[in-house]
Amino acid sequence: MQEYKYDAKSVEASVQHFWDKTQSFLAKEDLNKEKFYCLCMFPYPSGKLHMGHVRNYTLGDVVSRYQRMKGKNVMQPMGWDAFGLPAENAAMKHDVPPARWTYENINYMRDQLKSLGFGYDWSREIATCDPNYYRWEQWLFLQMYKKGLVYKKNSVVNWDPVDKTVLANEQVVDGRGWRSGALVERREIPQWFIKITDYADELLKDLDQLTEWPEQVRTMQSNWIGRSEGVEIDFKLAHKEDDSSALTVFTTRPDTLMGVSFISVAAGHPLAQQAAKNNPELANFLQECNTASVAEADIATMEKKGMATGFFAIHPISGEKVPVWVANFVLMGYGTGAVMAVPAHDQRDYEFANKYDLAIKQVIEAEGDLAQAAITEKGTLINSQPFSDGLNFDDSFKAISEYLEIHQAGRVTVNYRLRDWGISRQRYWGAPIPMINCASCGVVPVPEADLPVRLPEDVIVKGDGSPLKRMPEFVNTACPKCQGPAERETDTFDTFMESSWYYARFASFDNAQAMLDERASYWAPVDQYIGGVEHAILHLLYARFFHKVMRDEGLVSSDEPFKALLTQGMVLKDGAKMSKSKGNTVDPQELIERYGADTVRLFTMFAAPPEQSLEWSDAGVEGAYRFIRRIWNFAHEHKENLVAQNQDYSSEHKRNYSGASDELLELRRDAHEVLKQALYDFERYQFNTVVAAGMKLANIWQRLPENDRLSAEFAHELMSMMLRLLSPIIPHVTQALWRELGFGESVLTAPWPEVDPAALVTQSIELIVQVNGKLRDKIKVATSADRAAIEAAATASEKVQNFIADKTVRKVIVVPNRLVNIVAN
Ligand code: ANZ
Ligand code: ZN
Repeated sequence: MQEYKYDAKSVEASVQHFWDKTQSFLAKEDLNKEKFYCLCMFPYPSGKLHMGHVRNYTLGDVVSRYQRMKGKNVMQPMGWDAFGLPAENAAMKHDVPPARWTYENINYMRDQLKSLGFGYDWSREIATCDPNYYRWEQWLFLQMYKKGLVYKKNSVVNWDPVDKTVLANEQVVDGRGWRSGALVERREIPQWFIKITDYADELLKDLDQLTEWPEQVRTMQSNWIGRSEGVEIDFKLAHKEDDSSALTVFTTRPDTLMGVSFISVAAGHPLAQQAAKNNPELANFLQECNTASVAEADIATMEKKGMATGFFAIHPISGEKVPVWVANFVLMGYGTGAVMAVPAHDQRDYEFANKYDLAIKQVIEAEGDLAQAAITEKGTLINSQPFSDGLNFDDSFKAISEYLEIHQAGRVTVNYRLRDWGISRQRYWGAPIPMINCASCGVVPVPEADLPVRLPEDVIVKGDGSPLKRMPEFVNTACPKCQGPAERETDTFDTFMESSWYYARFASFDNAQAMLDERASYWAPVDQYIGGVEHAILHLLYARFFHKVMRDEGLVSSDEPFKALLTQGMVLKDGAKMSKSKGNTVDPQELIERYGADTVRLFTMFAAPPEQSLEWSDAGVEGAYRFIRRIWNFAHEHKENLVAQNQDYSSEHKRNYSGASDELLELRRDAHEVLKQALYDFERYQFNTVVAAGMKLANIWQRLPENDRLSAEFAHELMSMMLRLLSPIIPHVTQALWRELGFGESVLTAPWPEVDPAALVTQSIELIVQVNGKLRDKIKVATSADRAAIEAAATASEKVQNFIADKTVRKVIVVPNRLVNIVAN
């Protein structure tokens, strides 16, 4: 085969120029067409793209181009998650303001994305550090404040006593400040919270709507929200029985109430604090608990420890006195921070009771051996007078909680694991929280007319606290209420705030008067969202929450922001995740320069199905490049044939295969079979097998019979099929060839290929021919052949004649589609 010069660089540059010039990806609202909003999680502008980005964004681009060719009105935007800590770190290292560093990275990475040929509507580009963006976030925060969804409360931070600054979790290394090396302290400071818990029930319930999300992600969300139905039970305190104040516990197992032998409270519980006042030993213990991790995994494995407070509580039913202990595994932030301990049926309480010699009283009969471990399975009630023996879990839950409600000692409640969202960050490079502190009026929100509260950008970051605090021109302001001197909040928003609504702003990107407008209702929800599974919990939960808040503000009309979710697998090299820290990265830029964007795109789509991890292979990249060159060669060879044969393939040309050879018709059938499967795979987003189908089509191409009018006809059909099918994946080379072969101006606007049902019809079938039951030959007959024609063909066979020539044919049996048996003697 002849080699034609394939210069990826110039092909790609000219095709990209064509898309630019014709504004191919400009999205417009059009009520006459079905819309399709495709979005990939936007990148943090860290400096340059990595292979994970390339995979993510190629997937999004393939989906977008596919949906567009299927006739949808597609929007695919791109932007930058531009605030965050790395900019401050880099700024310190290189002595440049974070803003400059960020914008320079954006410029570089934008060029990289363009060189990959992604069909973005760049007119909608958003950088979240742009005041035109974050002003609306500040605005929404003020609306939430007005609605009572925002409050301030003391919360713990990591404090570096040497640098005198708050550290982010990732800046604490082995308990020490990353720069100073000083032992980090826990400090309580006032911070802002958003009441995401007000939406906990809806966030849980609406997971049911998300049928096009991976099951695993929905489960993770559901566990994170962690809804528990239980009972709050009030225990009076023995030392102030007269008093109405009670020690309230939360339990999901009220059926075990009669087995309570002590109460454990968190170190932060007021009762523990009170007891510690004249008990230095206890005070020490509380201090120790305070510095321990509150991560669930750590709590599950750490040694259970506790100390008696000296207080007693009164059992609300038996009236028995039970001791109150402090236990290191009880969390202040969950339920009421106090637990009724039932050692017989809770493993932690069991270990605790054994260690400190507390009573263990069995009240549930179920599988298990109390000598070994707690019996934690639900079972039937025993030893629980006044409640009857034999009640099952549901019935005893009901009987006991009703008894408590009647006696005003408890109530059924729902608890969530989900906490309110602390959004204050003591960092510079983020959106300022639009609040003002006035000595006489207290906290005063910034008036909407004064938005945005701009973040000063020309600063030098030194790492010893936010530079905002040292900028009187930022901090000092007038109180909007009393006009007296006041100070601005210097904390900034958690950067999850920006990524919680960018998808909606892409619809109303240029609105200077409002956060969103009716265009957001046109485009939202995102039809296909694509990104890493590492965002399966927080980002998606916060965005779902914001969407509901925006809906309640009348800004969007749907309940959920992302209709379908695809979480792409990791990119691995030698079995390990490709990452800077492992030093096993492959720079996409080098590959683009060497092979072109189409090769990189083809390899990433071919190497694995989207959800699975992709193992890097240099040979695979080479193979992708060779395949593109093959198509390139075929196409040019074909072009020469067309010219030589003087054939007309204008768009009016009608295909006609009458008189075609069996061989040609069979090839055509194969091609349409392959196409049929490929179209199905495209719809399921199994792009790896679509590429494989492209390769099969190329193999069919190589089996094309000698050049005649009809085989050239089929060659043209096959080429057109191949180019269109592969165009979402390798858009540059297919566009260039589409045009060069005269198929049309732009493959983007070409109709999506369709299977020709006539091509699939089997033209001829093979039949076995037997003589007296013995296989003698195989013959081919037309599918349409009737009995007489089949008999004639069978007896005409030379091999068959050898056996019947000297005999008399008595009978011919025809089993349709299978065999012919000639009985002769
Ligand atoms: C008595 C009991 C008996 C419990 C029993 C369990 C088994 P979920 O499902 O996660 O909501 N609990 C309540 N508040 C707690 C806190 N702040 N820190 C640690 N543990 C706490 O778990 C609810 C159960 O976890 C509650 O039910 C309580 O222990 C404990 F056989 O109460 B249970
Ligand atoms: Zn004031």
